[in-house]
Amino acid sequence: MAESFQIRGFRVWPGHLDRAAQEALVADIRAVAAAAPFVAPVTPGGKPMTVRMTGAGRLGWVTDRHGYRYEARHPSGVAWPPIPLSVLALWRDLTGLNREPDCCLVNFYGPQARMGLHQDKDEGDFSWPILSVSLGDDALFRIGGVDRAEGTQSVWLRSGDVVVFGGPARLAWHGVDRLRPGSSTLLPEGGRFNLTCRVVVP
Ligand SMILES: O=C(O)CCC(=O)C(=O)O
Ligand SMILES: [Mn+2]
Repeated sequence: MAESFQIRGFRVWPGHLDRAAQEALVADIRAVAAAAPFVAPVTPGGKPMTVRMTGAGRLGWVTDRHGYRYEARHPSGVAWPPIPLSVLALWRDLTGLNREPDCCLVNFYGPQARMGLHQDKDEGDFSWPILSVSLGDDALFRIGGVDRAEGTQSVWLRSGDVVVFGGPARLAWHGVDRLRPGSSTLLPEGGRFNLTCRVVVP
């Protein structure tokens, strides 16, 4: 397996996916989005998010005026499509776990999109890691500690990079400050997909 490094308890595999694997994942994401279209989410406070979201798996993460939560159905009422086998294989390879994730959240970042610092804490069990895949334009990923007051460090995530954060880093603050538009040729429309696989149900 290719080299990895750790930053603040986040393990990063730079360039883990070659171009063919990235293209296959993008095709899988487009199939997910054909069944469960991207939505423009709003925070519980009513603020529009800049990313577009959809998901796969038995549960999907959603946000609207009613709060942040997991739902068994896409906002349109359809069931979430299954998590692509390619994504499940990546999860097994890099986490070594037999337990499958319940959710694969799919984020799309246009050139101006970002994601503010946050913790992933809507899951029912924080003992499982989260796996994150970057596809498309480079993203400046900011990592803090479990305590929001701790300092942060940033790392550019490039297309094909995979990150796993678990253990003490599972509840670390993190976010995406900005993209480097035009840095990747993977997506003809530009921008970036990010997948995060999560175990939601204990
Ligand atoms: O886009 C990323 O790299 C991170 C996404 C993220 O933190 C999330 O969806 O909760
Ligand atoms: Mn997150």
